[in-house]
Amino acid sequence: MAKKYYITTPIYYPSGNWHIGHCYTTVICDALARFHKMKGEEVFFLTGTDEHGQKVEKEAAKRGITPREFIDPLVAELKDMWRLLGVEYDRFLRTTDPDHVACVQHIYQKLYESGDIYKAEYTGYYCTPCEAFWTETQLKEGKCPDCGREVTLQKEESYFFRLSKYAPRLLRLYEEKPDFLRPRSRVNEMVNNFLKAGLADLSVSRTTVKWGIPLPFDQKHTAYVWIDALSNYVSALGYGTADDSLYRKFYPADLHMVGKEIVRFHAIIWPAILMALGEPLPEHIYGHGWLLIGGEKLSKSKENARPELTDPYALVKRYGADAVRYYLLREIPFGSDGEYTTERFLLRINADLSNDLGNLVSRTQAMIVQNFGVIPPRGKEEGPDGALIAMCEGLFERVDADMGALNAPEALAEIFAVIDRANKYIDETTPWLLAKDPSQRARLGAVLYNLAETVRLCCVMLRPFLPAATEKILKSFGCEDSADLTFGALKEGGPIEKLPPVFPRLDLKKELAEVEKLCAQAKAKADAPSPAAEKESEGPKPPVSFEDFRKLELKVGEVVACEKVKKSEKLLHETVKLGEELRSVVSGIAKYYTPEEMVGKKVVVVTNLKPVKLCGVLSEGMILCAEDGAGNLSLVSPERLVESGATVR
Ligand code: ME8
Repeated sequence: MAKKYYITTPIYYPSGNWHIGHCYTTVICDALARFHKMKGEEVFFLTGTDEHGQKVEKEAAKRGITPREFIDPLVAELKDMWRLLGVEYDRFLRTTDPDHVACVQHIYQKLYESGDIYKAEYTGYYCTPCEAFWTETQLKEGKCPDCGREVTLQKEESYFFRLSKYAPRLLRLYEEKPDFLRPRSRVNEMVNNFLKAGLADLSVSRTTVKWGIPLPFDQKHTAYVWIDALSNYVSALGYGTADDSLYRKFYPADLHMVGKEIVRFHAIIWPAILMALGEPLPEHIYGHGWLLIGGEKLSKSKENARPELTDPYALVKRYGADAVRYYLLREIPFGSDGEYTTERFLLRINADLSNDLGNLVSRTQAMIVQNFGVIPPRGKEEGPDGALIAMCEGLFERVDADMGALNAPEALAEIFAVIDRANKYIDETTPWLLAKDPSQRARLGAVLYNLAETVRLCCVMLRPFLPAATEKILKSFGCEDSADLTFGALKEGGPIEKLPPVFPRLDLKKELAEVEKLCAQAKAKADAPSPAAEKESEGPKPPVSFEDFRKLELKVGEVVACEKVKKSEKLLHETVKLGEELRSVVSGIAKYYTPEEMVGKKVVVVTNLKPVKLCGVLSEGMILCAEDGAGNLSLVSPERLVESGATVR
């Protein structure tokens, strides 16, 4: 039977504000999964979303929608991001999926029956506005760490998991299998900071959180979000259900890849749960480092996320998925943190993809097309051929060893060392001079064959990392299906085509300016006031100067087309005519006007707001409405007939 490989990413909070750091874990896992598939292994690659809990419940409530209405578009956005980045997972699990819910209930029931879950009282500091319990150490100066308000000491009935019972077994695990968790520094942290200090039993249910999985033996309680989320690693394969064939085939996982801040959950709590269930532990857990900005973790909840620089959609759109993948896989030393800068990102594209790989491909193709029209015969080996061929022949073993050590940057460095060698080989063999001498035709053919074969081999090896570019390049050498790793497998006489540059060279200065501008959309989206903030800003506002008022550009527009925004109950998408210009505008008025009613209406539009995307649709302005005390909206229109495009002042 073919070897199998089961790899997982953590499951993501559907928070929206995705930044390039979020793509890190999943792009690495995708490259690993593709690499193992390339080796002929049967791979199961799992990712998904972690959808329950108080945060989601509160965010949805703030917007006056259900948690499901809040989450669904965000999940669709995340899936879209993986599609754009070429992430090929085998299952995208949502913790709201019915099979996952059933599995979590099965796990709780089993642990309850075995006595590993018991009922007790949870004592904590309760923050009423946040509906959250905190421990004494979590408080900030005795107040709620989230909102800074007063807390009261309260007691809540809760079920507990006997985590303390498993501390000795966990300590033994780290003694006997130190590579269970990598890198090594994380083991020291787990053992010294947590296990040796002793483990307290863990509160694993809540009565205050409604948006969660009800416990099968006590419906008043919902499952603690972390136990719910961690269970995805087995629920995705059908654990505890009538059809657990995938579980039996792929479990235990070869690798759980997670960010370092969530190692404790994966390396202590999850193994203890598995021990209690009598199930095997994953082979390895890897706690990778972070992408930093200004030395701090790039984070969705912090200012430093700088959406104008780190929005993965904008970067993929401008530079292609492979450039983003390459940066993530090559630039950050694996296991450590790495500083993200747009300059480093652009330099990587230029230096490695555009110069080294791009030049090798275009010079090789140009010379073959010009001199032979097809792949030339291999000919005799002479001069520097041996050194180049030897490097190509050992390449797979070197890359395999690096990927075995989960070291994608080193694997890529190996491949690019061969590309570099091939570029030097061109300088050494001077094919442009050979082309001028008819007596050197056979030698010219041999040199160009060696180059084409090096490109083919490198691209086969690069497939897991740069799937889109390598497909194009391999196709242009007539070998898109090629997987042969022996030097010389390229067919003489085969077709060849000259491609336009796969990674066009970038003008750094221009690009830096462009990235800022392009990603402004993302920034505008992040800056757009939430409905809650809008509510908070109700009431009398401080006076503004006439100068400030004049910064707004208001015009009369005519709605010439209108439709509902898919995936939203609130939004309409209008095409608004402003004089000669047509604009795409999204408005939250679907409850008050039908698309048919909107067409033909004269409206007042704020035309110089920064564009934003709402539910994936571009909005380049805002239609003004009046709101009554009950929140009903009515369009603001000019009282007499006015041409569209007229200024409002
Ligand atoms: O942690 N650099 O979800 P999440 C590198 N739902 N990786 C980063 C990063 C950065 N700047 N920022 C985030 C969760 N990540 C839980 C997991 S699993 C049972 C439950 C990584 O959306 C982060 O380390 O906050 C984590 O691996 C992933 O993005 C999802 O983070």
